[in-house]
Amino acid sequence: MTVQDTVTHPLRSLYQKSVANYWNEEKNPVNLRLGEVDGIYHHHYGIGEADRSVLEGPEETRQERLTAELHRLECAQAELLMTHLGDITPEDRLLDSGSGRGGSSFVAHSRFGCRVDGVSISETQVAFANGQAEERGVEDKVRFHLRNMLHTGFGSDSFQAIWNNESTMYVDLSLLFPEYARLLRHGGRYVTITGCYNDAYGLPSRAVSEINAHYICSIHPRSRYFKEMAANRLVPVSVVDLTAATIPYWELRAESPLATGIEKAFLEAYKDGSFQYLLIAADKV
Ligand code: SAH
Ligand code: GPP
Ligand code: MG
Repeated sequence: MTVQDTVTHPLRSLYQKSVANYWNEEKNPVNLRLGEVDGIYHHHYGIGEADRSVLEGPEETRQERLTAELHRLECAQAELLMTHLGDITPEDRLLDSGSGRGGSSFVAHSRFGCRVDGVSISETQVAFANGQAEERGVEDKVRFHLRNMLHTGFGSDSFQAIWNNESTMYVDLSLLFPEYARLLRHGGRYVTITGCYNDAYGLPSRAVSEINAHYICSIHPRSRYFKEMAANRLVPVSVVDLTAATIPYWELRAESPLATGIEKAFLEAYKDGSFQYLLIAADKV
């Protein structure tokens, strides 16, 4: 790809190219084995009380039970996000911004029966997610596109709701929220679940910096979300601190053979107060 191509290509910088490359190559068993549980593939973390009894019991089925429990917690996270989208009718259209393998889009379609578009800068993810849509027989309603969330190309006022499930840390929020202010209808809803660093702690801790390096992302401070929303006609309606609710997921994951090595950094960052797992919902006014 030349610099010239970046003008029309969904990847407009070498940084975005490196992120796309990460997701094009990504095949972590912690994501694939969990997805195989019921065919819903998530690239986000879990919330809620963990059933730690899966660590006991017959050895032959232990790994399977542990995997299913981690998947259940990740599904609970997606369900929580959906409950914050407001009243969605089958006639509405939703945008899954940074859609991964499509998990949250399928959860939304099952719940609301409406049209869902997902965008990702990873072509393998887009192809995988469109394959899933066909397998599930919902390809007329759920579609994935190789597009950049900063310049989606979708029409103005075309979405009732937009969400980012763990994908805002790959973009500059001062570029992202103007695009959402354009795409959302008046009174439409924006929801993000994200990890952010805690302004009251200071600047990013070592553990937060490790997480950034691990995923090639740039975790924003909590304050930046509210600043950029306020600047772009997005008025917060709910803010939920999910930090305590996600710790059991990370503790269980740390004990799983599927652990990737980043578990310690998440637990340290959440426990020392430098990092927070947040849901923010806002109305477009
Ligand atoms: N929301 C999904 C996936 C989260 S992983 C889930 O919950 O399962 C982060 C995703 O953000 C990846 O799919 C990655 O391709 C996407 N992404 C990162 N930068 C992007 C950009 N500029 N435009 C569109 N997608 C982007
Ligand atoms: C996706 O999860 C991880 C991210 C989008 C990046 C960082 C998120 C933060 C909240 C900081 P994944 O399911 O692909 O990760 P893993 O392979 O570790 O399960
Ligand atoms: Mg994962």
